[in-house]
Amino acid sequence: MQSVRCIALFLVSLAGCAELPQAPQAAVTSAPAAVSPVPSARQLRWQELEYYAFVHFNMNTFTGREWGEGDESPALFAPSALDCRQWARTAKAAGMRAIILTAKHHDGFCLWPSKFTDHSVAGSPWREGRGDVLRELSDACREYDLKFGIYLSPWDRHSKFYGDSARYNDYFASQLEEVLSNYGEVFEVWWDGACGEGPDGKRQVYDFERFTEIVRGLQPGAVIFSDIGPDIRWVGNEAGFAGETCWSKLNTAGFLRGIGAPPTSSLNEGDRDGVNWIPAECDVSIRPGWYFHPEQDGEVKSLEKLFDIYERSVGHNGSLLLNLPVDRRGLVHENDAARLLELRQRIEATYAVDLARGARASADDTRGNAAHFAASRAIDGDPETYWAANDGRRKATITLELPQPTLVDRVVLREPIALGQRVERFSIEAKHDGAWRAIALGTTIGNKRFVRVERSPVEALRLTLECASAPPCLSAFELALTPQSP
Ligand code: FUL
Repeated sequence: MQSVRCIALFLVSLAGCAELPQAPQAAVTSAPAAVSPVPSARQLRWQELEYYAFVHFNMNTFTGREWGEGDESPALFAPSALDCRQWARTAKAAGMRAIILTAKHHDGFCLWPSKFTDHSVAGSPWREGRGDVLRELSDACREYDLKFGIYLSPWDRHSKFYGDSARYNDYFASQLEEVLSNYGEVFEVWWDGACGEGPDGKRQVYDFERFTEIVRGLQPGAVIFSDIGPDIRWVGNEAGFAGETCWSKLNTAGFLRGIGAPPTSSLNEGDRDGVNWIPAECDVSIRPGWYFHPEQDGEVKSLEKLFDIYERSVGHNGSLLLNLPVDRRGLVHENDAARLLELRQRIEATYAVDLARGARASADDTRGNAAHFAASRAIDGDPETYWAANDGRRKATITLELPQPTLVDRVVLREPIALGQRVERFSIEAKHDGAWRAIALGTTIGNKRFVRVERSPVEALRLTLECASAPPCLSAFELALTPQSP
């Protein structure tokens, strides 16, 4: 099956990619012009995080629900041993770089003592009504050098204003200001798409423009997530993976947040000709539910499943937002914590060492023949440096010759995305016992692309960027090997 697919893709790869007339080459040693759209500074910073935690912990934790009704008594919120430092310690040990917390979910209960409602921790027995989970978690994130993010559900089944659009928008805006003003730096604001009907069948019309301005004013470095951005997009599923083809570009004209979003397949793959830079974030829970349910203690996803998710999110040009359903004690459960460590070990055992280091890299085209754009820049371990082709090129080949035959089963490719995302098709050949054969075909690369190839020893590897929308560039061309299952 794999070989049929390879042949089919190979035929597609033969389809031409029009070269532009060659520009005079020798003189052009300056950086290639960026191709629009390009990421903003905040999007570039976000992209570096790659892997971080979602925490669903709120009223539902104690009622056993996924979506609360909004009429739950604050007295039900009663963690017996809540310890946000344990969450942060666990996330850090897992190799994650941030935590996003459900400050308010659809039932409207607030994990901080909001001035604008009494439906909050202030009415609960926890810490005698003087607790503030946002305070404890933001402090813990600072202590463990993790970024801190906030999920604030627009849909609110408790607020009596919900459905009275102007009044509810005021309420939501006030709460947004509260959570963005009092807890230090926030790296991401997460707006869920779910929009229920308010009382009497009234539908709430959110003022997202106003909400966006509040975020920009109070937390200019924060990225805003919703199904269609503006900064990062939902990947179109809750299974945690981005498409084999995954553009960070998306066309959003004519679409609305939450309702009438583009088809999930577009969110999963992005748009080759998209005019907005809105990369994908892949959210998924480590258990079947987003919230803790004791009966799911034995259903933590397997290491194989999680590693697959990691490779198809981070390695498909997205980020991985892995949810940890904190339990009724207020702790990340032991089963989840143990699995997270296994995952970290697997990721490091595979990707920590670049097996292409020490190889000799050459290219059939190098921008202005300049040393600072040489093929060796793609294997120097520095994502800031890159190999680049000359203006006019749409296709180019880079070859790695290894000092000795090396067993590999993964190829890691990266584009310098500050210049935009350009590669739309590539192929890889491997040399073994002196003979070349095709081992992989692919489409987009973007920030990071993990390519799974047959586990075999290689003497040399040839990557052909078959088609790019502008002179191709590559900041990483690495080789890796997964540890063999016992
Ligand atoms: C969904 C919500 O409705 C779920 O409850 C959960 O929070 C998930 C991450 O987003 O749209």
